[in-house]
This record gives sequence, structure tokens and C-alpha cells, in this order.
Amino acid sequence: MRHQVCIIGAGPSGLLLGQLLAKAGVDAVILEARSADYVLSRIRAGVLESGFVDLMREAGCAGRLEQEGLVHGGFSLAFDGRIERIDLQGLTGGKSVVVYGQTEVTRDLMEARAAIGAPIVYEAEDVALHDFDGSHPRVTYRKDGASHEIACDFIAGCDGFHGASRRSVPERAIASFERVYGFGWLGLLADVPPASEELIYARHMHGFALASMRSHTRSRYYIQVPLSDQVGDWPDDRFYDAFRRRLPDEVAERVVTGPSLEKSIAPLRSFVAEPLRFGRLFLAGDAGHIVPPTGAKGLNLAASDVHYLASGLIEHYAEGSDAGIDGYSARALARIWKAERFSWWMTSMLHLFPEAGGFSARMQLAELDYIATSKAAAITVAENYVGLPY
Ligand code: RFL
Ligand code: PHB
Repeated sequence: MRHQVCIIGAGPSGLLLGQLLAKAGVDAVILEARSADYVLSRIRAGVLESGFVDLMREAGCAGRLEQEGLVHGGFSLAFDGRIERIDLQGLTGGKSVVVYGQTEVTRDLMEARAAIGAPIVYEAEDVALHDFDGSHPRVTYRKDGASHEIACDFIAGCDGFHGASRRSVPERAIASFERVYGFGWLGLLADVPPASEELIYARHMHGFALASMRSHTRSRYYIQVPLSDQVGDWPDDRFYDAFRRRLPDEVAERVVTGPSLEKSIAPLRSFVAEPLRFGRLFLAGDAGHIVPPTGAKGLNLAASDVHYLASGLIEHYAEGSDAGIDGYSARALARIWKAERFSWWMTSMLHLFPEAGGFSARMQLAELDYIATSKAAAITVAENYVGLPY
């Protein structure tokens, strides 16, 4: 079997890349290790930058997002008994974000791919990348006990942090930069009306909490937990008690409880691999970098990578120019490092670092007070949150 591009992974990166390439007449196959249902069962991001929405439009997949997505013109920071709103629209000249679940983005992209009949192989086992340092890359996999091989011009590694793509690059060719934070986020999804119309990021002496949502009737709440905790340690009642305690009283009073539809713990990590191109293999999305979720940047960074990569590949096929693919890694990394900085900074300012002591706690409060009282500081937060330009 031969295709122009072989995409590994059917998360948002792989599916969006597949759709943008298909629109431009570039032929790609997607290989996904899991089933479609499994991919759709993962509850992750919820906040989309306008650049992401534009890309979904370009991919012809923005219909439902535009109808059902909730446009948010601000969010709040809660600390020290205060609630301070960041007026995204007012501070950025009218920009906002859209609250729409990653699950729904994925579903829309999967349906669009099925509608055009573009090839996608779910439950592909033992996916392995070969010869991407030469001019004839290949990808092999097994499906239902049979072995398959795909010959292609390029491989797009969109298989997330634990995927095969980055691991297939020789160690001497790749540099990794990493920070682990020693705690995680426990997330709970429930069909209860959100406690607040906009997102609230709360710093509290017991740890961070975030009140987010998926719709007017579905809430997504998070609390910081030690990495040693298991989901089983946190029955719903215990979760809601801890969550309420970390929020300002007037918000806590509005928290409606209901049985969890999903609960999971995600460790927080910052990670960047450099470069993002190895011959005819490109890494995009979580395969190349991870941010802690505090800045809502992971999915959005995946989209900007895909934008640069898709335009480079399309330029290669349409115009015979390799300028775009040659510049891919540097262009993507310039935006990635700024989002890494913002995500690390938001994480440092809002979480409990038990080992850091009183000085660090005072620094967090001073930083938050500065944002609340300085327009320059608030603009810095707002312009990063809505997303830096592509
Ligand atoms: P994904 O979504 O991990 O998809 C990778 C796909 O590759 C498949 N795969 C393989 N396929 C074939 N062969 C192999 N060997 C394979 N190994 C893996 C996997 O099954 C999977 O289907 O990566 P992608 O597409 O790059 O997308 C990245 C985003 O998922 C991620 O950055 C965001 O979810 C991060 N994130 C957030 N990002 C935001 O922009 N805004 C947010 O509000 C936000 N909140 C979050 C988040 C991530 C979270 N967790 C759980 C880490 C909240 C949380 C709690
Ligand atoms: C979410 O709704 O899942 C969410 C929102 C904002 C974040 C992280 C996650 O910063």
C-alpha cells in the first residue's frame, strides 16, 4: 500500500492534519493504536483559541463547534478570598476563547473523515517507523493478526507523548527538556450546571482548583492532588468537599453536585523535544511537547503545529517548494516555547508546592495581586490565554 503521507495517531493532531491535507488533495492514511470508541472516551481539553476555531473552519469541520461552543470573553482568578476577572475581550481588543470539549472536536473530525471516505485504520498494533532518514520511508503494523506495510513520502508522528514516533528517533538526534511537578489534576465530569458562567482558576492553601464546563448543563471540575493518590481514593463526595473548600464562598455555594460521569488523574509535566523533524518524519502535538494544563494550551499547540506542518506539506506537493517543511521545526518551536513558558508560569503561580515554603507562597500572592491591579500585567495574561498569533 502506498500513500503520500502516513499519519500516526488519530487524536486531534492526526485527525486535523488528515482533514487539512485531504482538503488540499494530498493523500494520507491514519494509523491509530486504539478503537474509535476508546479515543472518544478520553476526556481532556475544553478551551479552544480562536486560531483553533479558524483551523476547524478551514478543515470544513466547524459547523457544530460554531453552534454549540460557548464563547467566553473572560475568566477569573480566585485567591486569598478574592475573585479577580480577566476581561479577555477588553484586554486583547475583542478576542475570546471557545469552550468546546476535545471529545467533540475529535468526533467532528472523525465524522468528516468518514464522510469523505479517507482511509483510517483503528486498532493498528505494533506500529513501527522505518527508513525516514532516507527518501523511501515505510510504516509497518499488524491488524487482526496480519502484517501490513505502508510506503509513503512523509510520516507525521501525531501519536501523543507515549507514542512510537518520537521513540523511533535515535537518541543522539534528539534533545529533550523536561520538568515534572510532583502532583496531578483529578478531573470530574458531571451533568450538573456549572457553578460559574466563566472558568475560575483558584489558588488555595489546600491546593489548586479549576471550575470549568462543557456546556450549560455539564461541568468539568479539577483539583490538585498528590501523585500518590488513586482515583479510588476520591469518591464523588470527597471530591466535591475538597473542590468547594478551595473556592471562594460565593462560588462554593453554587456548586451543584451530581454523580461523576468520568474521573481521572493526570500528572502535570512540561516537556519539549528538539528538533521536530528527522528527515522525512515530523512530530506534531503531544508527540513533540507537553504542557501542564493550567494554561489550556496543549490542544491549541497541537493545532498550531498542524497548521505549520499542513501548509509545508501542501506547499511541497502543490508548488514543489520545501521551504515550509524545512522551516517547520523552527517555526513550531518558537510558538511552543512561549506556550511552555505561559503554562509553567500559570502552574507555578496557582499550585501548592508544599516543599517551597512561605516565601514562594508570598510570591504567588504578590504575582496574583499584581495581575489584579496592573493593566499591563493583566494584558500579559490575556494575550497569552487567547493564544499568540500563528
Ligand atoms: P493525543 O490526543 O494524545 O492523541 C494521540 C493519539 O495517538 C494514538 N497512539 C498511537 N497510534 C498508533 N500507534 C502508536 N504507537 C500510538 N501511540 C499512541 C493514541 O491512542 C491517540 O489517539 O495527542 P494529540 O493529537 O497531539 O493531541 C494533544 C491533546 O490531546 C492534548 O495536548 C490536550 O488534551 C492537553 N489538554 C488541554 N489542552 C488545551 O489546549 N486546552 C485544555 O483545556 C486542555 N486541558 C489537557 C487538558 C490534557 C489533560 N490531560 C488528561 C493530559 C486537561 C487534561 C486533564
Ligand atoms: C477543561 O475544561 O478541561 C480545562 C479548561 C481549562 C484548562 C484546562 C482544562 O486550563
